[in-house]
Amino acid sequence: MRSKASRRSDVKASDLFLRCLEAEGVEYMFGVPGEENADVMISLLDSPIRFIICRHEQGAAFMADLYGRLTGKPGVCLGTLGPGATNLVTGVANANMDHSPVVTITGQGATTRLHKESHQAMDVVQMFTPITKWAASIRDETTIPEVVRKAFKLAAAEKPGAAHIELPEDIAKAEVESSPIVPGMKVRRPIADDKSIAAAVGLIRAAETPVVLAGNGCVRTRAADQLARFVEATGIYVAPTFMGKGCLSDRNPKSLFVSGLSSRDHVTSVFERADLVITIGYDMVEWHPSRWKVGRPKKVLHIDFTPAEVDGAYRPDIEVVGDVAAALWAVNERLGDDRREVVAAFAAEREHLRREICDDYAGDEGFPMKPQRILSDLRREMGDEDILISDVGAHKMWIARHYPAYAPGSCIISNGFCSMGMALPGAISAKLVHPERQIVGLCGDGGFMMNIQELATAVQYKIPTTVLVWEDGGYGLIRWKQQAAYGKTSHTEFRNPDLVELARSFGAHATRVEAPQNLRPVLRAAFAVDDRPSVVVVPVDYSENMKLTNRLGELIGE
Ligand SMILES: Cc1ncc(C[n+]2csc(CCOP(=O)(O)OP(=O)(O)O)c2C)c(N)n1
Ligand SMILES: [Mg+2]
Repeated sequence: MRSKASRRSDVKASDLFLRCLEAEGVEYMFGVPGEENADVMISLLDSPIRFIICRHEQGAAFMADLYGRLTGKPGVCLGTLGPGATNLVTGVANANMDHSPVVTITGQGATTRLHKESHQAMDVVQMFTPITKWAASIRDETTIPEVVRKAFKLAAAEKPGAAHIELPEDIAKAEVESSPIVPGMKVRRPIADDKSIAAAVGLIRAAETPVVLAGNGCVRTRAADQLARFVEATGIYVAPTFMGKGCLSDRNPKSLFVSGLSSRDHVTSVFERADLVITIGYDMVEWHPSRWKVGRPKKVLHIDFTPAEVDGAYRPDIEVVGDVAAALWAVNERLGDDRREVVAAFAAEREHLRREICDDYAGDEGFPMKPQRILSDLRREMGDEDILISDVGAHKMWIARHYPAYAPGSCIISNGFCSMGMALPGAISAKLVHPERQIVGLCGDGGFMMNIQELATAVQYKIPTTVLVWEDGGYGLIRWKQQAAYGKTSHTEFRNPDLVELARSFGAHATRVEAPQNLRPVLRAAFAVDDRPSVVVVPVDYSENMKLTNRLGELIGE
C-alpha cells in the first residue's frame, strides 16, 4: 500500500507516458486518435510534442518510418486499438524490414475485459510480434518508464527496426508515482576484433578483381566517409544496392551506380568477373546472393553489424562483425602505406551505365515522357542534398538505375518490405525533418491513390512538399513482369480520376506536364510553392520497360 503522502505527488499515467516520450526527444507523433487512447490525446495538450493528425494510420506509420530513416531517431506513430492497430500494420512492417527505427503506440480496452469477447478488442501485441523487434502491453502503470525506454532503445539499436507499445485505457487513467528514465550516454556500438580485421585485409590483398556490394547499413550509419577513403586507397569499385544508393557519390569514378535489378545488367558482368565480393552493411532481403554469386568462383567478405544470415548461397569466408564505419576505418589503417591499386577492371561497365544514365536520354523529345528523360530532368532540378523518396513500382526500378545519388540519404527506396504507398506520406515527414531541402515523393498512379488522403494532412499543416506522379493507367511493374515472364498481361490496367483536379480539390497546387520541355519549369514552380503541397502529374511511356529488358538481354545475355 502506498502512503497518502506519496499519493499526493502521483501523476496520471498518460501524463507520465508523455514525459517519457519527451525524455526520448520525441518531436512529432503521427497518428489517428481513438476512444481508447483518449487519455494520451488529452495529455498531449500539455506536451511540447507536436501531434500530426493523419487521415489513415498507414500514412502515419510511413511518416514515422521516413522520420526514423532520416534522423536515426525513432519516428513515432499512434493508433487506437483493433482497426487503428490493423491499419498501422503495413507501415510498421515496412519500417521494420527496411531497418528504420519506429515506435508505434496503440490504445487498448481496459485490462478487465481483455480475457473475453469485447468491443474492438483483439490481441494487438501478438499481431505486431512478427513485424517488430519487440512488442509489449503495459499492464502496470509503474512500468511505463521501463517499457518506453526499452522500446526506444531497441528500435534505434543496430539493426534498427520497429517496436510496439500498447497502453490499455484503464492503465492510462491510473495515478502513478514515477519519473521517466532519461536515456544515458549514447551506447557505443561494439567494434570488430583485430583478428577478423587482419584476416579481412589478407583477403583484400590477395584478390585480383574485388568489388564492394554496399547495402542499407552503409547509408544508415554514415559509414560513407570511411567507404570513400577505402575506395580512394584501394581503387575497388562499389556497387550499391537500391538502399545503399548515395553511400558513395555516383560522381566518384569507382561507383557502379546500382546493383540489384532482377534482370541482368552491366553490373552483373562485374559480379561475374569478381573473385572477391566485399559485402558491407548488406541485407540479403534486397538482392539474394544467388543473383550475384555467378561466374568466376569467388570469396565473400562480410562486414556488418551482425553475423551473416545463414543461407546456402551465402557462405562468407570471413565475417567482420561490429560497427561498419569502425571496421572500414580499421581496414583502412591496416592497409596503411602498403596499399594496392586494383586494376580499373570495371571501368567499361561504369562508362556504359554513366552514358545511359547521364547522356543518352537527356534531350529525348518523346511524349508521354520516357522514364529516363523524366529522371534526367528531375536530377538537374535537385541539389545534392535534396531528397527523392521512391514508391514501389516500375518507377522504382528506373529510379534505382537512372537517378544518380550524390549523398547518403538523398535517394530513399524501400527495398526490404517494398510496400506501395510510402512516397506521399514519406515526403510529408521528410519535409518536416528537412524544411530547407527540396523533397520529392515519386510514385506511380497506383501508389499515389493508396495514400492520397494524406494530401489533406500536408494541406492542413501547410507542408510544401512535392509529389511527382507517373501516370500510366496501371500497375506498371506487374504488367512489366507479366510481359517478361508470360508474354501477356492480366488485370493490370485501371482508370484514373483526373489526378490534377483531385489534388486541387484537396487544396494542393497541382499541374499536369503536357510536353517534355515543360517538366523542368513545372518542377521549379512546384518547388517555389511554400505554403502547401504540390502535385506534378507526368504521363510516362512504359513501352520503355520491355525495351530495357530486351536491350539488356541482347547486350549481356539473359
Ligand atoms: C501494398 C502493396 N500492394 C501490392 C504490391 C505489389 N505491387 C508491386 S509494384 C505494383 C504496381 C505499382 O503500380 P503503380 O503504383 O502505378 O506504379 P508503376 O508500376 O505503374 O510505376 C504492385 C501492385 C506492393 N508491392 N505493395
Ligand atoms: Mg502505374
